[in-house]
Amino acid sequence: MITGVVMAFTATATMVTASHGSPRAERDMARLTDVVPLPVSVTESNAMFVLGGADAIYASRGSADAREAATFLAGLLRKPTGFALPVRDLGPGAKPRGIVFVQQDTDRTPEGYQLEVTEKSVTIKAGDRAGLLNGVHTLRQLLPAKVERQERMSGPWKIPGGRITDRPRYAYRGAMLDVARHFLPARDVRKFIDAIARYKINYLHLHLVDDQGWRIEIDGWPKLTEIGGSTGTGGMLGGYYTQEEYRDIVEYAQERGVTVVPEVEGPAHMHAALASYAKLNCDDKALDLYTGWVPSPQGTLCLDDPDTYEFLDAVIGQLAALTPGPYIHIGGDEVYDVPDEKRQAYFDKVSQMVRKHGKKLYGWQETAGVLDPKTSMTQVWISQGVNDEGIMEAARAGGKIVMSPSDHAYLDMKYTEALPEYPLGNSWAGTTDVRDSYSWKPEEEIKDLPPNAIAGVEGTLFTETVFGINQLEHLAFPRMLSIAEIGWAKASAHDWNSFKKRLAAQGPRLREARVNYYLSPEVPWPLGS
Ligand code: TNX
Repeated sequence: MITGVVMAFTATATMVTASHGSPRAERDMARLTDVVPLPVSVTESNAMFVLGGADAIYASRGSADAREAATFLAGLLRKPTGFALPVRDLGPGAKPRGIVFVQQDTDRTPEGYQLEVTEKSVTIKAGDRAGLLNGVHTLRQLLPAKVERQERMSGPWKIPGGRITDRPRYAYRGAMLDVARHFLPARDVRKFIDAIARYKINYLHLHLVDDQGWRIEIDGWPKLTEIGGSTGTGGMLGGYYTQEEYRDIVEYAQERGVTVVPEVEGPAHMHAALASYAKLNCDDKALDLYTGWVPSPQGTLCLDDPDTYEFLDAVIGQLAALTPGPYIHIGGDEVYDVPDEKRQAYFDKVSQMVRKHGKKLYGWQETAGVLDPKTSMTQVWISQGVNDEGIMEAARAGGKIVMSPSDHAYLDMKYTEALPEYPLGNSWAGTTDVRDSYSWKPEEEIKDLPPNAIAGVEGTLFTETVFGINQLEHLAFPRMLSIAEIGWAKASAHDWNSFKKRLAAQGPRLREARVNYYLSPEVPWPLGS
């Protein structure tokens, strides 16, 4: 018995030694080479910066963005370190000891940054706010994992020396949360935002509406939330966000460099609205609520009814006003039994509304070529065979494509059929282990697609089978990190063997942050994961 325990421990310790070069006990410092997503260039040095109680965080004078990044970092570090970490102005030419944020016009790469760690300072330089925040996200991974704790921990707070120069491959790196099938309270959405922002995911797509639930308060349409928001799949986990809660989510995301994209599905997947208001139905009779697992066969809006467009204008207008980001996602998937002209007329009207309210159009791949191909963004979820021509037409006209192939980037797919904790997860697109979630190329998903048409990637998490934040995190992590790296790191750097080692180093960080990730046997997790 005792021998068994000792042997098991030795086996794990050996694994740690093998995957990291030195046993954990000797390593109380993170490594520059462990960052996820992989930076463009990393140079290690023998130096080390140790953050101390007397240190301050500096922001170049006159830069509101640098001050914001400095304040955000101070907010992250004060609790675990117990240090005061005042935020101070950095005068021209000053070279103080501490952490320094410099906004530099010379670096115009959007979202790019440079991070340099010496004995005396940690300096983050970037041309824009997003770049400064990306520097913060990298710096978090260079501190000991205990920095993720929400309580006072003891140091030392060592940061390894060297230099990172970095910029993203794609401008759009998204995560989608389906809060319609099962509702997710705002505090859990914030926890999810924290987790994705660490890995430089910069868009949060909220699937706010579906057959089983309506999740956003709309002024003048109270029954949408009173009735449509009262339940969820299987009759469980109803709920909705007040406009104030939604605004808080948007702001919380923005502070971390994440832009919220609200989605209003339509004309299908609208059963919850049709159950809320009789007048939205062609026969003026409200439907009963729908709590099934598959799309409702009755969930299509009444396309000839002026009430439908009055309703949509209120929803789109209010969401546009509540959302500073540029996009409104208008759904558009799985519209069956609607003649083409009627469908086109619907999308023309919805497009006009989105534009009138100052936003850009974003839709599922069925809308490619239906929405104005030049100005709209398309989300691919089936790689080949669904509206290929529309996608090519949109791409050729300059429209942008986001890749969410369901056999790699649908985080609601099961990892494997073999684990006892499943039925959690879907399997209509097959199972997707961590390696599968990493092993795909956005530029090869649609044959002959011009590579510059790709705006980026998105990992989507539909929640028919997902009950609350613990299950949701189990499916999303670590696969969300695969999507983050595919979207950020240059194509030539994608390599499973490199990724799985760096992913392993994230285990203790996710654990300290209390993210319920899946300890996949494919990854050489160290002790403390
Ligand atoms: C397909 S993705 C759907 C969703 C489901 C999802 C489950 C898309 C555009 N439609 O309605 O929730 O599969 O994996």
